[in-house]
Amino acid sequence: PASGQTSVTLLGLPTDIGASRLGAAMGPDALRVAQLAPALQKLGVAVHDLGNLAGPANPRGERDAQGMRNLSEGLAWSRIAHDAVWQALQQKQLPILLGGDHTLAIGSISAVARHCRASGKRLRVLWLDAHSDCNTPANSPSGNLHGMPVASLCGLGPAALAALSGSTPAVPASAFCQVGLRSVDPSEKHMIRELGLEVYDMRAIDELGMREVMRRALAGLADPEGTDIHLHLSFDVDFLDPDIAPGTGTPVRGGPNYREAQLCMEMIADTGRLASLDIVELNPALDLHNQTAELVVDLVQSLFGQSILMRPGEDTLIQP
Ligand code: HAR
Ligand code: MN
Ligand code: MN
Ligand code: MN
Repeated sequence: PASGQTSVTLLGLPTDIGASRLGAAMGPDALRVAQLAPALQKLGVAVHDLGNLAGPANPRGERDAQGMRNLSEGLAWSRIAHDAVWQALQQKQLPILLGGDHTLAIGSISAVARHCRASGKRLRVLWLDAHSDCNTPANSPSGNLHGMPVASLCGLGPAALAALSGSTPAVPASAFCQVGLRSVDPSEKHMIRELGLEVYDMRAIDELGMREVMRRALAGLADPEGTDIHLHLSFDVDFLDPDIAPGTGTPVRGGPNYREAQLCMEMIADTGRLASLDIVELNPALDLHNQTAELVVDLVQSLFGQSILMRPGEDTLIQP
């Protein structure tokens, strides 16, 4: 599990430029209202909250000639995310990006990739989502940038977005592992094969169980040879079943239930390799009494080592 000396930086990126529905811009504040920082502090994690960073408003534009909505604003927000995450990593902090829509992962993961290149680490990106987010501008059904971050990070789509980390592709497709998929466009099915993405859709979770899916997804991470691995988690809140997490813009039924989601987070914590995190697509305008934000905070506690019972020989992370 994450050690007691873990020091995280919270970065609020209040934008919904990549989505059709408004409201994800309120995500960072909903997580603060749900007591994210105190929940982490309870586990012995030091928390620095940099507040919400400023960026362009949502012009609610139409698709451009290349097929994208709000590209210049998406690029601006991705740069802001990149710079903030890069700076936190330079300061040996574990950055937690509070979105905001999933476009922001272009910025955060570009920065993490750059950090890994600079420090000789191997990057593993675990992508928890109902969606594959590997559309290109040409084949996207919506033009929404939040459906394009994986393709963009793999070097497809507009050069300006793809090149944010200073290298194109920012991340090899083989670094990604996606879990929880259940809404995949025909063009994305093709792309998953083309890129050779490692994916575990909901049927895989049904057939293998969350434990086996996560065992495969995290294979090698906890080994002694895995000490040079930087694990980035990109957590799209719509990964969760909408029955427990209604506060998101593109809910899809048939997602992981409460215990499946907790087990997923607990198993990530057990690797001890989590080094950066995105929490995206939380939309408080669609939520009921902030329950989705509260659930996310609960799950993040598991991600940072909270367990139901301490394992034998394990130091307690909960401060007396
Ligand atoms: N695949 C669809 C599109 O490209 C829907 C994407 C919805 N995206 C998210 N991100 N919420 O995972 O428009
Ligand atoms: Mn590092
Ligand atoms: Mn997503
Ligand atoms: Mn999604």
